[in-house]
Amino acid sequence: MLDKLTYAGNLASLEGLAGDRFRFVRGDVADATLVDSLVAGADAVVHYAAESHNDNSLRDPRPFLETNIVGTYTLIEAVRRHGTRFHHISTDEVYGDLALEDPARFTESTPYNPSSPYSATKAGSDLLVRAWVRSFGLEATISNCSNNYGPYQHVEKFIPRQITNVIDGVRPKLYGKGENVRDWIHANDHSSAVLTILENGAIGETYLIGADGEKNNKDVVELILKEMGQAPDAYDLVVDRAGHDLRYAIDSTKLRTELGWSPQYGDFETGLAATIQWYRDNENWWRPQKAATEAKYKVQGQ
Ligand code: NAD
Ligand code: TDX
Repeated sequence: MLDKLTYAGNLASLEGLAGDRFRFVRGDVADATLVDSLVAGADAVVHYAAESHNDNSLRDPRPFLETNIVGTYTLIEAVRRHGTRFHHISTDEVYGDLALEDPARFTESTPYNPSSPYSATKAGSDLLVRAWVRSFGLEATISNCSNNYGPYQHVEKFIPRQITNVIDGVRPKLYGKGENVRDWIHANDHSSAVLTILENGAIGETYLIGADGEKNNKDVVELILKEMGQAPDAYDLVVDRAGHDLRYAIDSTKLRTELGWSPQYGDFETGLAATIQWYRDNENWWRPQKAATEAKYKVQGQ
C-alpha cells in the first residue's frame, strides 16, 4: 500500500487491519524510482491515489495535475515495464453532468465532458490509461464510480461534513438551492465492484459502478437532520460551487450483466444511519481534520 499521507490520508484508517495482510509505504505515486521498485514486487496494481475534492481543485489545481496526471503516468509506465495487471479507479464526473429532469444516465459510451479541474485531471488520467492499453498493450481495466458514502470518509466531503457539523452544533451547509443530484453508493459496494473487475474484468474495458442511489442534496441533508433529531429545515443555504455539476447518474448494467456484480447496501437510509453512528462513535478519527477543513470553507463563504 503506497500513500503520500497528504491532508486527506489518515494512518488511523489502517488500525485493526491484520498486519500480515499489508505493508504500508509512505510515498508519492509520482516518484518513479519508488514506484518502480514497488511494482517490481506486485502481482497487480489498483490505483486509488488522487487529489479528489472538487472544492480544493477550484482553490489550487496544481496538486491535481501532479498526482492525478503525472502520478497516473508514472504508474502506467512502471506497470508497462513490468507487465503488471493494472486497475485504474476513476469517477463518473469525467462525463460532465446531466439535466435534473433528464431520464438519461451515464453509460460506458457517454462522451467525456469534465467540468472542474478535478474531473478534467481524472478524465486525462483515464485517457492516458486507454492510450497505454492501445499503444503498448497495457493489461488494464478502468472503473468510473458514483459518489461514495460510508465510514472513514474525510470531513471535507458532503455527507461527513454535515454529520460532523450537526455533532458540533453547527447547521449543515447546502450549496446553491440544494437541488443538485448525486448518485450515492456505499464505499463497501464500490470496493466489491473493484475486486470483481480486478478478478474478472476484460482487459481494456471500462466499467461504470453505481447503485441506483440518486438523491438531491437537500433530501440528503433532511435525512441527516431527521436521523440526528434536528428540525428538517435546520440548514443554511450558502454560496454555490463554481461550475457546480447539476446531476450525476450511473447505468451500471454492463458490470451487473457481464460480471454478475450487485450492490449489497441497497437501502440508503439504513446505510446513512449506520454512517452517522460511525461518526458519533469515532470522533478520534475525524476530529483532527475538522477545524482546518471548516477554515478552508469559511474563506469562500461556504
Ligand atoms: P481521498 O482524497 O479521501 O483520499 C486520497 C488518498 O490518496 C489519501 O490517502 C492521500 O494521502 C492519497 N494521495 C494523494 N496524493 C497522493 C500521491 N501523490 N501519492 C500517493 N498517495 C496520494 O480520496 P477518495 O475519496 O478516497 O478517492 C479515492 C479514489 O476514488 C480517487 O481516485 C477518486 O477519484 C476515486 N473516486 C472517489 C469517489 C468518492 O465519492 N469519494 C467517487 C468515485 C471515484
Ligand atoms: O458542504 C457542502 N455542501 C454541499 O451542498 C459540500 C461539501 C458539498 N455540497 C454539494 C456539492 C455536491 O453537489 O454536495 C454534493 C456532493 O459534494 P462532494 O462531497 O464535494 O462530492 P462531489 O463534488 O459530487 O464529488 C465526489 O464524488 C465524485 C467526490 O468528492 C469525488 O472524488 C468523486 O469523483
